[in-house]
Amino acid sequence: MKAAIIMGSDSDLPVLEPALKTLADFGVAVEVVVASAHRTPQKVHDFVANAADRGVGVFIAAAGAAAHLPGVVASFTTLPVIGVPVNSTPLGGMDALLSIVQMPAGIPVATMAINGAKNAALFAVQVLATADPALREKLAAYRQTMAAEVEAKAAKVAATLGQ
Ligand code: RP5
Repeated sequence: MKAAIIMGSDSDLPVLEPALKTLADFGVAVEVVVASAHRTPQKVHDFVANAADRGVGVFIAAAGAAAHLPGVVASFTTLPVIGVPVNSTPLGGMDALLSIVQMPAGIPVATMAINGAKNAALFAVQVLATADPALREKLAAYRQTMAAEVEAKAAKVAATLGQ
């Protein structure tokens, strides 16, 4: 299964680069589209409505400002939707965060941190991994590498402090 990333504007792309890189690192295929809940609502519908038939298993939806996109995407599909609030206004992303996280009961969006694209990708991998043992193994290896990196940093700090 593949992932789909939908962003409200091309101006969101730099924030989403870590998600693209992370999905590539895990070998997860991804569809990427720019479509706005406000400016191109029909395009959002058409991209999302038959995504499952194209092999999409999870969505990452990113938007800034009055960020309705993730909720609108979620309204058109029963696939899981991961929301990424983008910092693109003078409110620093708090507007998008609250817009995305405060979904009314019935249509959930798994909301990440402001600009939290990397965790969005990892969460998407975890969703796909529920039905993909090879992906589960890659996640386990990723965690081991991360732990080893922390231990290396701990050893460096200890050495610096003469401990
Ligand atoms: C949102 O408005 C987009 O997701 C973007 O974060 C923000 C600004 O969009 P542009 O004016 O840069 O197109 O819909």
